[in-house]
Amino acid sequence: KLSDKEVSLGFTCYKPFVVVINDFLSDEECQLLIQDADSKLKTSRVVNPEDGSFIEHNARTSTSTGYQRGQTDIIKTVESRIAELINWPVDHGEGLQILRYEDGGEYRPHFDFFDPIKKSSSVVMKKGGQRVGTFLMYLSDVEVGGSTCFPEMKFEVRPRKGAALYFANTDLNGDIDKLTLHAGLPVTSGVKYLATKWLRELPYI
Ligand code: PD2
Ligand code: ZN
Repeated sequence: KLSDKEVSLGFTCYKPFVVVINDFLSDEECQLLIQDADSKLKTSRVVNPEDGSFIEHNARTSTSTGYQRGQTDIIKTVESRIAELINWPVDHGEGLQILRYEDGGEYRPHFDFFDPIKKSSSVVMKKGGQRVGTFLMYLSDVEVGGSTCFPEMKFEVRPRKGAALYFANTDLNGDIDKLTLHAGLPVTSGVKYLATKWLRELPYI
């Protein structure tokens, strides 16, 4: 029971650490986030492994928009709820991203951590260090497809409006964990809205 909402924990795995949280957001909160994002959505980009710049790529076919931390009241509420649940300071979080997938839109298998051996990593890790955790919030139910899938662990999470999925990208020693490979499967019918919050090892300021 969090200070402003009662949530319930679903599926949990310890190595790597993955947990599904039911009823993390109310229907109304999902609606508010979608409403604000809808007019701002643009084609999503990924980090260019060559130089750390952001580029469009067919591995990530969605539209998305990013926010500053604390940009709106609803975002403040969501950010403090995440911080309370996983016991990680608000200032260690990147700004919230909202994504919309439809018509086969997907996010192909990838890691959320920055691979220390890649050139681009030192650029993006200057601020905030490693992306130690990923907190995903499903803002809509999806008719067909759109699950978040972990191919190495052979399980997937079906999007359910208001549910959240948290996983640690590094293990207890702080080393990157390649079992966290994950994908957003193609949305074959309906629309998937997702809010993503990446959590850093250090303050992200
Ligand atoms: O949309 C998803 O399910 C998804 C899958 C994998 C989102 C992300 N990664 C991400 O935002 O990092
Ligand atoms: Zn991801």
